[in-house]
Amino acid sequence: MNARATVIALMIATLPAAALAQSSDANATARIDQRQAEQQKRIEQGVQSGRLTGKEAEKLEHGQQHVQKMEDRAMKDGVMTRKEARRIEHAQDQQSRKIHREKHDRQHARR
Ligand SMILES: [Ca+2]
Repeated sequence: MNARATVIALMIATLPAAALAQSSDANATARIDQRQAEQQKRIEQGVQSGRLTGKEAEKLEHGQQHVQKMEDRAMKDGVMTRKEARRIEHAQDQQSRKIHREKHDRQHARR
């Protein structure tokens, strides 16, 4: 193979990888998983402190599962795109607000 053919072959070989790097978010799953764990902990703390009623905790658990399902679905093809990550993290933002709201409303568990 002459030098020019080698360069062309290299360009073709690296093209898909470059395209993938643009659209995929390699750190997204770790970031999302980390946040899931933190939000889970916040719910558990809410139950322990009595700030969350059983019903509130149950509702928030559903929210956690919803986010988890979104992540599982996004990873079905093995790639988390930036777009998929954005959607999931938006859902996590909403979930975070819900956890805060439920922990600071008037409903507390009876102790
Ligand atoms: Ca995907």
